[in-house]
Amino acid sequence: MELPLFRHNRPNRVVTFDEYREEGGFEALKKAFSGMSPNDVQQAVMDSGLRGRGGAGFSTGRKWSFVPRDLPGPRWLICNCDEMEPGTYKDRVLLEHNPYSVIEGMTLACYALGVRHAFIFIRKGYEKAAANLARGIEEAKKAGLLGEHILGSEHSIDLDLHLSAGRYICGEETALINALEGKRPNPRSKPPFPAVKGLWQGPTVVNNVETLANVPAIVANGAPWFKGLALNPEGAGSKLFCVSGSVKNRACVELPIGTTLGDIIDGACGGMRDGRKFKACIPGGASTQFLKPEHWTLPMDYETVAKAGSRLGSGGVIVFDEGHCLVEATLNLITFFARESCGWCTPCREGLPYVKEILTRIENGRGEEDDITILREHVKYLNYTFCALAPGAMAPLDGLLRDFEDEVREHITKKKCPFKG
Ligand code: L3W
Repeated sequence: MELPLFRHNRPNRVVTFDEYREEGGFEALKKAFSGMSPNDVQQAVMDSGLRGRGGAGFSTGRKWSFVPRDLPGPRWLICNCDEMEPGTYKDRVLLEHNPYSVIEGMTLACYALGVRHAFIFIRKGYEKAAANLARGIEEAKKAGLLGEHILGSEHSIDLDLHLSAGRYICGEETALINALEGKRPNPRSKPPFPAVKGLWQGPTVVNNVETLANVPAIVANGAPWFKGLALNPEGAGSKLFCVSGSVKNRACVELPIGTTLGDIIDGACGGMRDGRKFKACIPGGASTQFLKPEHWTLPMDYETVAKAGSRLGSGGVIVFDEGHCLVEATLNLITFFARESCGWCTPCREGLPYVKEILTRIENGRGEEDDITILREHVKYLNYTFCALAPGAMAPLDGLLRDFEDEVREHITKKKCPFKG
């Protein structure tokens, strides 16, 4: 079956507005505006089983259903394109090839939610994607598919592009909302969830780029079609997997949910690089635990990966071979998270640099047996923070201590990194 997200892609350029329309683009919008109520659109998304593709995997239909419809004042939709999770580059690839599915998906989401004005929050460095979106918004407006009185109806919807100054924490939905309001991007406490109290205190849905890009195909083809795309009954739809590390072809590929880890690496990515042996991978962006060789045949869907002790997350798969030191790899990730902490919560602000210091010591052969216990305590206590940054940072460390404790200990007993000569 044809998968929805990369369907319109051209090999080396962005699809044009005309090409997108010739291939059925904006037909979902026409279908919704001519015969579906906002509630019908929301119900289709709910029934489809679509889950948030940014990392948390929360049901999109449920999130939409939390928005109170009876309050006075505006409601908001924000497309989160602050993609900065290490190993994750799917939203950039998506938008560099096709901005229209996201624009159409956002318009449908606005229609379903009763939103007049939506924002796309896009990270610094994504200039090409931003240019595609800016052009696409103008083209859609000119064609009467966006802006005032869409398709001659009573509905008017505007999309605004907001270029972020570029910090990882801005991808956390409540920090993003503060940033959009022009405030320092510290996360807010939840509840209240943004769906109830978000941008300028109004009900606000924050959805990832890939999530919204799925909406036109769901509306056009129906929820059962979307569910049927997955290879196993637990899943629904396709997923963008962006693979990096020790594979032959590092690529962003669209595959049915439920594709096995082995099929992603051996199939879409041409296998391991230089005949190396698979040692481990981080399956869902840097904030997830390691998967190991025993997980080679694991179907990549939210439930199954969670049962295996990790998360599907954003679908950013970082592959390690037997020559890689996972202490060094974890240190690399922790260094990123320590730098990107907003500094608001003490455990995150103080804990992450301390974890970095300990891992540096171990990697450089100056670790002590007690360090393993101290690291374990941090995995536990860094969960008590305002937002998901520190708990996310602890996920690969948790995986390291759970699955590769011997490797950590070898650094300590040999007083050097066993992977360095
Ligand atoms: C209303 C309720 N809304 C939950 C909403 C909530 C949010 C969504 C998921 O972190 C994860 C994190 C990273 N009433 C609700 C409700 N919601 N209960 O559902 O919420 P939550 O808290 O589970 O997650 P989150 O705070 O959105 C996101 C992980 O993703 N991650 C991060 C990737 C980051 C990028 C990037 O580049 N910026 O990709 C990867 O795995 O660790 O766990 O909308 O409001 N009762």
